[in-house]
Amino acid sequence: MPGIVIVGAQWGDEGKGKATDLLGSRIDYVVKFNGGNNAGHTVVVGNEKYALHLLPSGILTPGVTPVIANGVVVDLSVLFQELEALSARGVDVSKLRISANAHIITHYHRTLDKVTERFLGKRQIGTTGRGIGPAYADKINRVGIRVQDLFDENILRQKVEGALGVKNHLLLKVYNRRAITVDEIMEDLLSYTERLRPMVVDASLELNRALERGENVLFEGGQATMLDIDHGTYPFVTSSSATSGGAATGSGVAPNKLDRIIGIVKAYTTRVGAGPFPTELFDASGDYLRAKGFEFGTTTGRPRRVGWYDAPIARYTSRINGVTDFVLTKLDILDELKTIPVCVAYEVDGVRHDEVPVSQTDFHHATPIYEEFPGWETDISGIREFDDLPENARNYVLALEKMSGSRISAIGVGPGRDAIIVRH
Ligand code: 2SA
Ligand code: GDP
Ligand code: MG
Repeated sequence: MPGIVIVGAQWGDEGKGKATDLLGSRIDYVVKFNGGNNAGHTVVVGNEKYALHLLPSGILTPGVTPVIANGVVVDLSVLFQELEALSARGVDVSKLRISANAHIITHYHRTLDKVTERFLGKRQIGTTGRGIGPAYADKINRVGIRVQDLFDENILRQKVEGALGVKNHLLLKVYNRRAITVDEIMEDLLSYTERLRPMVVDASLELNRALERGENVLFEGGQATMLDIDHGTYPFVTSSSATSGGAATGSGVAPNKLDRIIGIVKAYTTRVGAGPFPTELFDASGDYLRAKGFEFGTTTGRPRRVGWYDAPIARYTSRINGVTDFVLTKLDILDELKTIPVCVAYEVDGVRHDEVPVSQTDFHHATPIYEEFPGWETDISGIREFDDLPENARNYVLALEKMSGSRISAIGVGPGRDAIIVRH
């Protein structure tokens, strides 16, 4: 069971942190391969609740080596804040490895993220404001700063000068902001160099060697397929590859080493930020699911948009990622409902679409076609065997499985580490 990928199969916050944690005891490495501190994983261990943004959630499992791979954008101030906060709570963070090729989020990326959103006005994406998009833009534009640049002051200065030239022009002339000096960025970045040095490795080499030794490597996707830069609801997406393909490019481990792709889906759907969301609820049932599921952003605290389960989306994300198994989370949140609608297809201008329409305009106008399932009206949070679930809950799971294109191999019934039903 060497290379395992976990990806979000909706718009994020499906409970990936918990799934990672569930596999933790059999895992040697946990790799974050995309995104940065825009992620928010909430992991509950016993009575302790941890909210992780930049660090891979595997950091909470003793014995696991957490890796921040090349596909990640790293905000160094956040990195050290999170490490210090975990150390203070007794978590051993000494094993963390960071790829020399990961890119760095600087002060100017955060500023640009915020001012760009403001200038977009009604077309805002609703980013987390953490500088993610501008940092990836610099990477693609070949003016990014990489972790390894911190160890060569000369090169670093040249790169910072290169990166700031156009940006200062933009900040001064377009956004009416003060210019950022090369010296202030240098001073900030160099203040982390010595603390960073022992963590920096050739992550691709280390991971490939671990796989050759037969160790188990878990690739933990940030955000989700519908927020992927290529396959999500562009432009209402994040700026990285959140799909299983991103696990390969974002880590330097080849696709043929990825043996199992686990898609995480919630028993209903949520989304943070702007963009199409066909099953979104604006009524009391939406408020109910938000409150009961505690659907508020882990990073920004924003209320999440809430809707019913969307089967065409699960089929789409199963296909894009090559999902071998789904983990269905938060089934317990539906415990009190009398009936549960599930979107089985869409109607767009009078035409039925069984699959997610490729045209963004069509997807924006898609009206869900629902099938209603009877609820189980029972508390299932204490159940640990599939056969012990009420019949209506089993039927709901089996119906989702049939519609969603892959086997549902585990079911979350509560926030705790052990609140899971594994299907054999
Ligand atoms: P960005 O900041 O450039 O990545 O924002 C672009 C879009 O991606 C969405 N996005 C997310 N959606 C759900 N959860 C995310 N992480 C946090 C969490 C979110 C939070 O786990 O709760 O705390 O608000 C996440 N990160 C990015 C974002 O909403 C934009 O639509
Ligand atoms: P991630 O971004 O995919 O890691 O998900 P988040 O951590 O942002 O959001 C998932 C939330 O749901 C966390 O607070 C989890 O503790 C919680 N959670 C995960 N699985 C379950 C479940 O099966 N039932 C309930 N009630 N909560 C869950
Ligand atoms: Mg989250």
